[in-house]
Amino acid sequence: MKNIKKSLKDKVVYQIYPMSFMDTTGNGMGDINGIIGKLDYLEGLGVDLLWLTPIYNSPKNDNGYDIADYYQIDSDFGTMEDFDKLLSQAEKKGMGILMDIVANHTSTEHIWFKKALAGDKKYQDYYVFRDKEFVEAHPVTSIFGGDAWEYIENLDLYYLHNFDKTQADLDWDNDEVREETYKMMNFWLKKGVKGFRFDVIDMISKVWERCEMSNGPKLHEYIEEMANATYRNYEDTFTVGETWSADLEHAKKYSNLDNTEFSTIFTFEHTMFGPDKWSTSIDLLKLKAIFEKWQKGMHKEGWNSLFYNNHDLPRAISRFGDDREEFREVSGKGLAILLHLMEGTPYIYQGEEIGMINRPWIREEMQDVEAINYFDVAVETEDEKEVLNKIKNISRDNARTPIQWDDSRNAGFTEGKPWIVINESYKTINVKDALEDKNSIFYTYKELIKIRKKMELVKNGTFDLIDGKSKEHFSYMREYKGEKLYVFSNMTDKEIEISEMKDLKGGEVIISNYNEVCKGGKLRPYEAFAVSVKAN
Ligand code: TEU
Repeated sequence: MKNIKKSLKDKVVYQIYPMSFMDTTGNGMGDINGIIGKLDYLEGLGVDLLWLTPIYNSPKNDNGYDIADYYQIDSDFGTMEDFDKLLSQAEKKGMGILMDIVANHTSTEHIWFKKALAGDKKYQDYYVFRDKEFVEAHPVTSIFGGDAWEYIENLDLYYLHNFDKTQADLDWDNDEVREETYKMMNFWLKKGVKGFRFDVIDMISKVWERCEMSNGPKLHEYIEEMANATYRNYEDTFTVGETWSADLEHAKKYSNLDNTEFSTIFTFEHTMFGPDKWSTSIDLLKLKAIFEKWQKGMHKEGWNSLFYNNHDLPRAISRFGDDREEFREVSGKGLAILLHLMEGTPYIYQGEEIGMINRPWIREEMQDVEAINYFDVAVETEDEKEVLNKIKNISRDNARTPIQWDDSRNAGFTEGKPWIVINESYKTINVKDALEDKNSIFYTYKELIKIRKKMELVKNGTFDLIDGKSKEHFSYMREYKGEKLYVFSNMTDKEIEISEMKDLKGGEVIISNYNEVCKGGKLRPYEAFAVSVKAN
């Protein structure tokens, strides 16, 4: 029996990357007061939950995913008073805050790690310190490149870091580490946060026999324990686990919206198409098959997350659509229609709602530790132009340029010098213009959120691809209590024909990305629309 909390099924999450949201102090970095100042904007869009990527005290070598103190707000973002104000003002507008829990690792600036380095055995056991023999028998490569073991000479030990060397992995097999984590989560729950996004949560249990860094034997046991110790004791919390390695079986265990174990999880199969993350081309047939697999696979048990991009992924239009000026708007709206009418919880990554796009990068402008590491190694053996092209298409910095609020200096983001370049497109792509133009991408998102809230079918319907073999369009049909919803989406820049469209007599077009829906079985470039056919 599917036991889904109804109240969570129509929620839409908006992801805020605070560093790049809105600066009110002139230090070039976004802050909590900047978010407070834009709550009306977010309320206008209609989102329910605001997921903030980490705002805790951090040296920010990985932009906050390297936490030095889980109980403090980083001074670049403001104070705890600012945070409390954000919580209460958001709540007044009917929006909840989700905190990002990074519990697989801490910054090497964390007091625990400093004590460990100073020789304190208790804190060495918080992390994964191992001797030479163990390390030689267990080679691990860091996700950000290079060896994941770092040698500490005066201890004659190595510590594990699956990410940057300033992000030391915690040892979840140590009871005290888990207790500390739950204590910290309860601190934020008591303040009134509505839930959490869990960073790389599938990595908390490792399989040492095979040197696998995720999906270890204790994974689900620890999550159960965590849920019982924390968010299960609160009403209507929303939780999402980031799980790069989850297959359908794991996914069903993780997510049910009934709070066993998470409300939902992030899986990434639809964002990975090549041998490594830097591969660029998208295979539409594969993309459709992946969505079909997850939509069907999670329909009875489980609950999907619906997203194209986040702070680790390139901009949706540039990756899945067409960011050339003549197609950008229609393609952005088309992508939104395609995704938001599926089953699951949709996420809008800041700036997506106005159709922000990627940009070309040069080495001096890059901020992301992953991109920099990659670039420096890749240029040794590959053509620099090729490497820069991959960075333009895939680098995480693409998502991290500030929101373009208007066409004034620095796109209205800061009075100071922005911590990362502003995307040059701000003169034509910005919130001010988007709000003034009733035909903009923003209003398509707003409308889709409204549709989700009022149509039971969107929350509960079955999912079937239409013409799964077509390499030109991505279309599907959903059905609930006899009602049908057809969603058609041309994924090319050409006019195409679709025979299935001819049988939609009596249907009502509920949303479209062209002002007038075309007739006669033809779809214009990137045309997308949805038709509802009521039960007789
Ligand atoms: O991401 C997990 C993660 O594995 C990504 O770093 C991903 O592998 C990478 O972007 C793909 O190349 C989470 C956070 O979302 C990310 O921002 C952090 O850097 C990472 O964890 C470490 O905390």
